[in-house]
Parts: sequence; structure tokens; C-alpha cells
Amino acid sequence: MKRQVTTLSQFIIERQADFPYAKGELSRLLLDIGIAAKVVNREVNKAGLVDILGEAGNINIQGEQVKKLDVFANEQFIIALGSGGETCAVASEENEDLVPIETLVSKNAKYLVCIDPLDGSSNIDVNVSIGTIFSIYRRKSEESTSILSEFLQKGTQQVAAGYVIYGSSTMLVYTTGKGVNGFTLDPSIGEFCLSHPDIKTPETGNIYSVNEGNYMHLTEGVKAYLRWCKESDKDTKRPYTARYIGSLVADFHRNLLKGGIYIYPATVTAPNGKLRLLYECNPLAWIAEQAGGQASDGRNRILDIKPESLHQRTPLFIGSPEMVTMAVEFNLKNQ
Ligand code: AHM
Ligand code: MG
Repeated sequence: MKRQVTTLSQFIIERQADFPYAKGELSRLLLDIGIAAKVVNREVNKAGLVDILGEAGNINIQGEQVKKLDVFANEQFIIALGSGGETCAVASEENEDLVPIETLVSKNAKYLVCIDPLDGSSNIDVNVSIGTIFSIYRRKSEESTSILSEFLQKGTQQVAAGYVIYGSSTMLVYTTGKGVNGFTLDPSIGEFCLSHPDIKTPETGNIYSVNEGNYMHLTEGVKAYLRWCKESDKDTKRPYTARYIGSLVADFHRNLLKGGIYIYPATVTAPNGKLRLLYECNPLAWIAEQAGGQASDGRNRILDIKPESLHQRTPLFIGSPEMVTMAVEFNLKNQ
């Protein structure tokens, strides 16, 4: 007997009942993100063809200028969010300033979206998994004039967060604070189908993901933890296995399912690390926690950081709870 498939749209609409006063706006917003993800997926899948279909100067076969994929992805998400009518402004890794959606600001649209439209920039051109990361907040006051200040809410205030991984298959994984669910795109019907219901991350694992090329620039605490990862100990399944793709979404997704830790620490040259709090760390931190994992900046919980600016960076230790606890202990002991 064939199993009944639940599509993303069905799932989102069914779950709407979990929010007693919901009028369906957040559901519509999530559906808009799902649609934009499919459009971006289509372009990502044919990325390698640009060179053979295009001409000099990246002109495609229709004579149009081919946009860089990250610019294209940014436009697609902003268009989808704008036309959906639920989002009044977007903070994107691609835009220095907030992108207000003018008509909707005046209409008091309720939601704010932070997004990294195409993360893993170094992997875009070489056919390696990349991703989209998003985070949604509710406006605190529909009358407030400073939208920027509304974006500087702690991660604990998120109302939905998720990511899309464009990998060997394309998946959308999201949470609204009631567990984490994953949907795989079935290209034959063009629908995201529920494939990973109620994801729970293992308490511990044996994968560590960190760019060890930066070793000489790491803090003593992280260096000590990395040495510990390589020691032999049967009980703790060490030495751990090193896996580092260089696309946060892909490294995070693998560790979420298999058990592991991803670290992008502070370095001597980048004391706040590399990753951005609003649209990279907060959404993944909430997903990790909702799946039973943890996320820290090496001292404190990521979700408790009060943001001070849109593109603020933070160190990130994220993954299986026992592994994050251990890495943070090393970090604190060896200052
Ligand atoms: P990006 O937003 O420019 O793509 O940078 C973020 C990416 C993450 O996806 C990845 O985990 C990290 O940067 C890799 O950085 P590095 O090359 O320094 O290891
Ligand atoms: Mg990024």
C-alpha cells in the first residue's frame, strides 16, 4: 500500500491550529518562503550550465545578463516576501541596510524576516551543497517608527526559523517552536514532502566540524578541545571524525541528523568569529534547541544574545548537547 504523502502546504495549514489566535499570516509567509526556495532550487540546479549556455560576460541564451546566484536568490526571496503581504521589512546578508517593503510598512504588516539567501558562497561555483537560512520575528509594535530597532530582538523571540539545503536532494527544515520537521523536495511533483517528522538530534556523536586551517589563530580553549577530539578513547568514541564542508547549512544538517558539533570560533584575527547572529546563528540555534541540541557562543546561549546591529557576528558552537557542553567547558577552562 502506498503511504500518504504530506506536503509542506498541507502541514503548515494543519499546524496553524496550534496557534489559537493565528489568522494564517505566518502560514502564508512560510508558504511564500517555500515557493521562493523552489525557484532558487531550480537556478541552483542549473548553475553549472551557465558557462555552456551563456556567452562572454555571462549573457544567457535569451540574451539576458545572468545574475550571480546569491544576488538572484536574494531577489527571489524579497520578491516572494513582498508580494505575500505579511512581511514589512527584510534584513539580508546581501543588503547592507534593511530592505523595507514600503507598501507593507504602511499597512502594518506584522512580520520581520532575517535571511541569508544563499549561504556557503565559496561552494556555489563548484557543485557543493549550499543553503538558505531564515528567521522570522513579529513586530513588537505596529505603530513604532524604528523598524531597525525591532530587528534587534533576541533569538528567543523568533516565531519561526528554518533552512533550505540544496544538496543531493533539496530539503526545507523549519520550526515554529513545536519541534523540527523536514521536507524533501520531490522534483517530479514540485512539492516539499514531509520526510523527517519531529527531528531529534542524538545526545552525542562522533563528528566535529571546524575549519582547522585556522588552528594557529584559535583560542587555547578551542585548540585544547580539538586535541581532545583526536585522542583515542573507546567509551567516548574518540578519535572523532572530521567533516567540514564549508557550508554552514550542510555541516549543521548532517550533524543534526547524525550527531556532531560544528564550531566557528573566535580567532585572533576575527574575535567575534565569522558567522552572523541574526540570519545564520539564531535560526540554527533555535532549530538545534528544538531538536534537543544546544548552541553557544563559547560562553552563553546564542538565543540570549541581545543584538546590537543587523550584521553582528558571533562565535558559534552548535550541535549535540553533550558535545557542545564539553566544547564550552574546554573553552572556559583554557582562557
Ligand atoms: P558566507 O555567508 O559568505 O557563505 O559565509 C558563511 C560560510 C558558512 O556557510 C561556512 O560554514 C563558513 O562560512 C565557512 O567559512 P571558512 O571558509 O572560513 O571556513
Ligand atoms: Mg552566509
